[in-house]
Amino acid sequence: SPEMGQPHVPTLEKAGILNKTKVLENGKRVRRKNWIQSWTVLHGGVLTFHKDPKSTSTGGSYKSNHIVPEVTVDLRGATIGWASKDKSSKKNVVELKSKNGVEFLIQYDTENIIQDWYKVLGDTIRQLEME
Ligand code: I3S
Repeated sequence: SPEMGQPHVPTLEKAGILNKTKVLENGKRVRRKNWIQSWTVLHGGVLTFHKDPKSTSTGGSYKSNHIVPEVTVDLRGATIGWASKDKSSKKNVVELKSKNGVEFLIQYDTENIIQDWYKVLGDTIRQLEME
């Protein structure tokens, strides 16, 4: 645990491609799911979903290294769990709820990949709780 007076920053880091959709915002259900494949980065206790560069194409000047952050989720006070079957027809769906009333579903067909994310997100949430 961190020494007195020193802020503890979670050390777990991970990056990869996940499918995600927002399902709740300000505690209100989003009208329509919008599953999007996102470059997803965990760093410093914050999860960041990035826009698909192809969906923000600027024609001829398109650069594949222009990866734009779209939304961040502060994992402090967040909860994670496997989504029940009524939440989605997809397999391997994880439910991530932030403390400010935003809920995402994250999903990936390959089980190992989603299980690794589930573990690292859960471990980070628990690290933040122990501060
Ligand atoms: O919760 P829903 O309404 O079954 O979610 C599905 C819809 O968002 C659907 O969009 P359209 O209404 O444009 O068809 C998506 O394509 C589906 O992926 C959503 O369901 P799943 O079970 O895949 O989360």
